[in-house]
Amino acid sequence: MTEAVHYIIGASGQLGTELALSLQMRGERVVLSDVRRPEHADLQVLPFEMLDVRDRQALDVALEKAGATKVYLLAAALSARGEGDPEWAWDLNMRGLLNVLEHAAASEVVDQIFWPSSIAVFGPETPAVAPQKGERKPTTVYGISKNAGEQWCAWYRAHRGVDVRSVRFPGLIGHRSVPGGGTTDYAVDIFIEANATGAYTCFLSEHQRLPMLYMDDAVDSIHELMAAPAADLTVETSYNIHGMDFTPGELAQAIAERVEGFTIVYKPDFREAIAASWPDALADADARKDWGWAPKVGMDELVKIMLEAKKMALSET
Ligand code: AKB
Repeated sequence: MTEAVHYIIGASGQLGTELALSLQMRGERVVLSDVRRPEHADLQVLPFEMLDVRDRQALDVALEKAGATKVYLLAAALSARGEGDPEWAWDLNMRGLLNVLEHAAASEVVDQIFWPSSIAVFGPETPAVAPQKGERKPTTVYGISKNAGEQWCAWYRAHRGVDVRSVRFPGLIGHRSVPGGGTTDYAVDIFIEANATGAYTCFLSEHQRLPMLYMDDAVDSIHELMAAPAADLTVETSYNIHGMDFTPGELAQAIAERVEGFTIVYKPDFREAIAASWPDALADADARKDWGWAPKVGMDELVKIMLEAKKMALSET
């Protein structure tokens, strides 16, 4: 068996940085690519390539040169930024995915793809606790692209034999990298501001509940799903996974219990409507049954971890 070569597209982003660090810790061979260099100091020693995933020819050359066997496509336009530039968001999210799937279908070297879907595939008609097969009528450009992406993955799996695996991520909260352009970003920004200034202005309303996941659990979900025997996977689109759910008010309260004098004000903007269209939580029994999904970190533990990690820069908005 040849040694696995893990190729991360979008390696300088919030999830890409953390996945790269985790694979590096595991002693795996990793190649990074993005349209900007990774910032994390530990990643500077890894091979890096400037790559725009929309460029099919450049992608083919890069994956072949690296001898990539496992490709993680994490480059994407997220929900908030996508609403401002729909064509760009659709093009990046769809062209990128189709390029990777086409490459994998033709390649004898690539044996697995990971592509993240999102809670954004659901819409206002989905029940508050989204079932695995819940109605998917997304109302954002990002959600529409993730929804179409799920079906494309299912098609390439069924018709071209591509082993592509996927979960629906909720908001991801970690302290080694910052998010940018998402609706759930407040749940990272709030910790940065709590540590830096003791005050936060929230762009969602106090009672807007959303599902969230601690970053280490998110990265573990990728490793676990990629390692699962294909025969055990019964979901043909993307797996629901759930870690915790809370409102900005509940999170602020938990922070205030640990940061003396912490204050929050609520100034909901256009992201409030996006958040309101998403479910509060996800029913994840299939992921638990098929590949042993079991998150380790709940809200209390998350707040402790995030407040202890003080060295964070502000995320882009
Ligand atoms: C976003 O807020 O757009 C993303 C997501 C929920 O997929 N974090």
